Amino acid sequence: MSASEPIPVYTSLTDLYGSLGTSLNHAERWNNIAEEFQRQFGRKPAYIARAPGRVNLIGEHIDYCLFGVLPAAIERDILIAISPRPHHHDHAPGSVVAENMHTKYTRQVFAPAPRRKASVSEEEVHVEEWHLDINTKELRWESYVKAGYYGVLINYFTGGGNPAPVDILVTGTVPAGSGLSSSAAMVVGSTLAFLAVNGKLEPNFTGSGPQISKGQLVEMAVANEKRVGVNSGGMDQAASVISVPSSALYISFFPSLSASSVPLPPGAVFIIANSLVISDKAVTAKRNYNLRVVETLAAARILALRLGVKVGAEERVTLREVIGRLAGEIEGEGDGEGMPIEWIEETLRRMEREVEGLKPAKATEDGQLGVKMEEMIRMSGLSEGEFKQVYLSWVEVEATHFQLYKRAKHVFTEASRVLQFRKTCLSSQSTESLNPLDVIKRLGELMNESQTSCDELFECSCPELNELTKIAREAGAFGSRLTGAGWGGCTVSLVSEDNVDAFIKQVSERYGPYKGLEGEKLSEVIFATKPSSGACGEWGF
Ligand code: NG1
Ligand code: MG
Repeated sequence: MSASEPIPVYTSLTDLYGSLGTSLNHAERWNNIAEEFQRQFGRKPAYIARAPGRVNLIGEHIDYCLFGVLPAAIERDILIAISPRPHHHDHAPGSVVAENMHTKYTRQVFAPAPRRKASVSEEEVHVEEWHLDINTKELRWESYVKAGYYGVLINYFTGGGNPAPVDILVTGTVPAGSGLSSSAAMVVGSTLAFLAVNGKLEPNFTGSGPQISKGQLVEMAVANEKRVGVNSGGMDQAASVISVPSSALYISFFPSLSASSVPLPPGAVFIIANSLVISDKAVTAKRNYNLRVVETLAAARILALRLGVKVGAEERVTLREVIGRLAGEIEGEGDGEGMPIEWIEETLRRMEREVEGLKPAKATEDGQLGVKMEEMIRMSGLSEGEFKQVYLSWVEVEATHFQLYKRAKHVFTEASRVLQFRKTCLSSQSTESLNPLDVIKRLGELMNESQTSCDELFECSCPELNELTKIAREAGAFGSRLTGAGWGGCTVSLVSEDNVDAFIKQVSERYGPYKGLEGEKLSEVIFATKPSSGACGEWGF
């Protein structure tokens, strides 16, 4: 698979579900959304986009530092059915009636506003670009639809052209706010749906019409999701778009986006368990997610200064770029892989030592290893004005102390765990491999180390996630960790195939919030997953 491949289009359900390697259940959902669309809007959808959620097996909070991560798409997905509205002229250009099959999400009607700019002569008033209002203060389902749409408007309708007025219907099985990236699935699905309905994707895939590559869709979706107010890396969108069935995906972001599939050892099953703590980034990002982004960026600059790596005063370099500059690696060059993995591994080991230099001489009053704002600015070598402009003017953060040492230490050790995880999986394919049980055990250890690092150094776990991962290990998981941003949401546990049922039973009996759940309710919160394929769509009904 590669980032330059086009987005798959399926012309028959058999093809699609064949490619997903999945059950009738999915085909039923597909038919249901088509029928429901017909019922609500009185005609068939023109296109249905599918985008899966993802589980991150290892590599947490390092994608925005541009280090490689290892997620897999899951079978749970978002479907978006879309159709242009007949009698175009009776509707405002680009207006949208959006329905969701989940009754708790109500019908939304919105339209992009043209931003007109008068040119020299008064009559020559033309549309410069389209604007959509997105509420970033609250997690609203339609915000993600709008985010996808916005990217299509900006990329294809700036400076001319009218987007089609459309009806859309959304349904999904990825739980929201749980670290499985329902958000990225929504944004990817919405981007695809609006591209399709506006003639930006070729219907029959003969190779002659407009196409967009997987890499381009990832890029658009990443930019789009930022419009919802989170400064995320590109892991979720890349996983949702590029994944292939039965393997995990090693995604690297530097010097440019690239992805390769990583076979998982036979007999290994990944089980997702939801802590049922909802982490709402719209509310908390300034104290957690976005703050971490700023902490890792500040750490990168300070480390660069210590290592004698040049960073321009206005640059916001990441930790990965700093080590790239050490070796004279050039961004955007090469085949996307950049330096050989062995070099990265070795450099990461060096960085684990260098990072000790970020440790403050003494802990603060509350025993923390953080530094106050003034100290951080002093360490950066920038003036206060410069620092605030570069690191604090683009994002809202709230903190008294900044934990540069702990965050950078997590990032470097986690980045090297990802490489070890990948190597262990790949080695299980070779003839002189470890025996399969040892492979799974090693992967489990790496996952456990990741959880400890997320908890103690990156501080993105929470008591419930710690408890759930502990229960999982006691129930026989080789490894268990939070997945996604953390502070709530899901865990992922590595369990052997023959232990799946017993594992689920034990965890469900022991994790307090699962008390009283059974049947479908229970399988909503704890379930085994199979790596699934990435986003796709189907035309014509
Ligand atoms: P969640 O909150 O699970 O969607 C987030 C980021 C990722 C990555 C992980 C942590 C978004 C859209 N995604 O995932 O890019 O940084 O946290 O590894 O915010
Ligand atoms: Mg998300």
